[in-house]
Amino acid sequence: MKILIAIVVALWAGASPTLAEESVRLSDAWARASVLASRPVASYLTIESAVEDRLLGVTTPVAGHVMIHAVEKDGDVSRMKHIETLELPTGERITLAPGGMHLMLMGLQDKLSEGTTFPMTLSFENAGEITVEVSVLGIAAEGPREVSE
Ligand SMILES: [Cu+2]
Repeated sequence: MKILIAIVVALWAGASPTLAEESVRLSDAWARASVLASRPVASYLTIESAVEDRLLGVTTPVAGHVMIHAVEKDGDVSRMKHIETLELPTGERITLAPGGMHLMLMGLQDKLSEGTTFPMTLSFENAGEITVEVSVLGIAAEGPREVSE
């Protein structure tokens, strides 16, 4: 009986990363270089899920804490609003970009330097954990596209 359980667990563990890669696609992960390590840094990416899913949390070794932030406009004033989870409707492409939704890296271990990358792990309700490499662009960068041009 113990052997059977071990086999089932091994199969399940082996199967889940494949499932994750199929259902959620992460692309264009980037962040702006930071001037001071004491300031939080916003990071951006595009998320697309083939099935209805939900982003539950984000971690990275370079920061103590990562929050999902949306931006609310109140007249001329933009305010960041912390959201607990991010809903991912089937097949919808969600782009986190400057001026809108972003991942806020709080408590940085060190400054983020242009030209470097760091890993960031996103936890999804269905797809599980997926790690992406985030490219650190210039302090005034607006997105990953302008770099390749
Ligand atoms: Cu923020």
